Amino acid sequence: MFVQAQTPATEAMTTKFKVYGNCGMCEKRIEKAAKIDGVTFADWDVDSKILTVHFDANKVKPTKIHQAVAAVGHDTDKVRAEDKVYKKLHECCHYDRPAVKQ
Ligand SMILES: [Cu+2]
Repeated sequence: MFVQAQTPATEAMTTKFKVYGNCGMCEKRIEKAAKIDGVTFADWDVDSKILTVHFDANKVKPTKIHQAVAAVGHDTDKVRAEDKVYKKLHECCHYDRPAVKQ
């Protein structure tokens, strides 16, 4: 039996979430990291710390975007960056980290 889901080729979605960071360097790093396969647009606002992402829901899940951003050292409201990656960030990028949820 051959079953194929009838999904459209692309499903454009937008998500916004908080990403911790400080400066213009963080902005470049965060936006670059967020642009994984399936992401068409990423913009981080240095004042509000909100990352806006346009993505194709058929190619990528929001969790993946959180993970990609955390992988370069920036905590998101869902995924925490590894301490060793955070420590390697430039001095001016050492943002105040959110408290660890136990
Ligand atoms: Cu920075």
